[in-house]
Amino acid sequence: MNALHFFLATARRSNRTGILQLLTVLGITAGLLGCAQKNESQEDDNEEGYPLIGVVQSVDAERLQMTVAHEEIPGFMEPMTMVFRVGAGDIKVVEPEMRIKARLVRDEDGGFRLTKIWPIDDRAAKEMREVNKRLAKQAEALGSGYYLAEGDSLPDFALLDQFGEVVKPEDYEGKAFMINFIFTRCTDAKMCPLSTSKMARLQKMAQEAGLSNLEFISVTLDPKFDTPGVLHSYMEAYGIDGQNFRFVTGEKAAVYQLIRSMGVTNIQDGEENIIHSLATSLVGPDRKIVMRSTKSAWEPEAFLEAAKAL
Ligand SMILES: [Cu+2]
Repeated sequence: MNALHFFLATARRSNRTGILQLLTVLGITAGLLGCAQKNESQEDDNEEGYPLIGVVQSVDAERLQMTVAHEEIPGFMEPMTMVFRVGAGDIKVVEPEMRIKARLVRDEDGGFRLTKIWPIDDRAAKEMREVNKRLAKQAEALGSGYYLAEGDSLPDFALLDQFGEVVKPEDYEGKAFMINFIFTRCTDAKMCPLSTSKMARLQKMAQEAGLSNLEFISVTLDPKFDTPGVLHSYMEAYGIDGQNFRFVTGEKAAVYQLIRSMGVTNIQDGEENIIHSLATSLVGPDRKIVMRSTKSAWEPEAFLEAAKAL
């Protein structure tokens, strides 16, 4: 953990305080943020393999492969139906007739593999865009450098979970939920891995306490890498029951607006790492933030008590 990581992780802000102020204190200039944004717009340029769009014909979960009728891949392949290898997480997300976007890569033995798989559902995408327009407005209204504190209402958002399903706060009507921010490649044991372990522990504790009204959402800080399939694998690696625990990802702009609104900083540090802060919040059935911790050492017990009191 470098100094910045540590500072961001331990910084406590109970009221609406500027993240930008924090960054200025740390000597991080607007130039650095601008640089990160520039990379976002170049999304697919440096990616491995070829872009593929197609429709899943059949799925063989046991052999981790699926048959896809794909469109032309310019300069590489005519439209055709063929079998591709798929990762263990992705195989749980895909289903026959699903339209997908993916990267086609070659394995070392020459086999064809699909990675970075995203479901394409035009109707769902349109709905998500509408909801996320409201998120953009709400994020903008919050003002640059400000974020939501206890007592504030969670913004609207629509993201995709580890099953490829749309998740929106309005689906949680009448329920409370925990929301935090992680990324699957995080190697800092005290940050995301610890956060996820604690969320999992809280999920178990709530179940044991008979608290059926508490749900869980973990938003990725790394939407480019964390596809629904990658998040599915992550969930399984932690032995988490996905029934009331959604790991969500989506369009980068929307994910980033939600991250900023909730007072979390994520700065791309090279290809695979993200320097980030933490925020774990309990949101009540009225969608107001009841309790919020920016510490790595947040206590599941305290959140359980607060959830019970709702
Ligand atoms: Cu992390």
